[in-house]
Amino acid sequence: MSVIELIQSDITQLDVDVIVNAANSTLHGGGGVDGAIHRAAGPQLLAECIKLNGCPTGEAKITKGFRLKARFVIHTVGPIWHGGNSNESNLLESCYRKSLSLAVENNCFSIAFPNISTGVYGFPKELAANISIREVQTFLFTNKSIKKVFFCCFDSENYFIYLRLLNKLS
Ligand code: AR6
Repeated sequence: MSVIELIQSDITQLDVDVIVNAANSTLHGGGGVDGAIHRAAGPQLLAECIKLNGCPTGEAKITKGFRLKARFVIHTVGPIWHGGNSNESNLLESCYRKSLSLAVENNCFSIAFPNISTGVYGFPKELAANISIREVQTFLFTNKSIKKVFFCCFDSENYFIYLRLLNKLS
């Protein structure tokens, strides 16, 4: 059974230990996947997020999942795409590494990621997908406690990008 799995779904519906939110640095909610997660988790999520005092780009913070099936939400702040010369790739890599580390610290065995930064923040989808796959694989190579990582794509374009990239590896 493969540890990495690709799925086309609304991430808020997944029955995993933790889902990752592509948040902004205020952690006060927003549009895209952030809005969907806050709507599905309910108002207690915002109340807990407000207490976290924001989150810098490339970092991650954890909250409970409230009404979600997921026990936790990891809120990470991806970089805004400025053309590729503003440390965007390193910051995006950091989002995956920090999220996975937080998941392990909180005894999570299954985790689902959206394609962070590729919506409102404009990061090229294929480049972002490549980075996410590479970072997850590198992490899993040395850390065996995570049993399942889902790349959760909402739209078909992202789904087929991941499908092609993951098929190349197998
Ligand atoms: N499930 C899974 N993936 C989703 C869902 C969903 N329900 N909804 C959207 N996506 P975005 P960003 C995908 O814009 O680019 C927010 O306002 C979407 O197709 O949500 O990191 C925050 O508050 C795309 O592939 O996040 C920030 O201000 C991916 O999620 C800003 O947007 C990320 O798109 C963050 O921008």
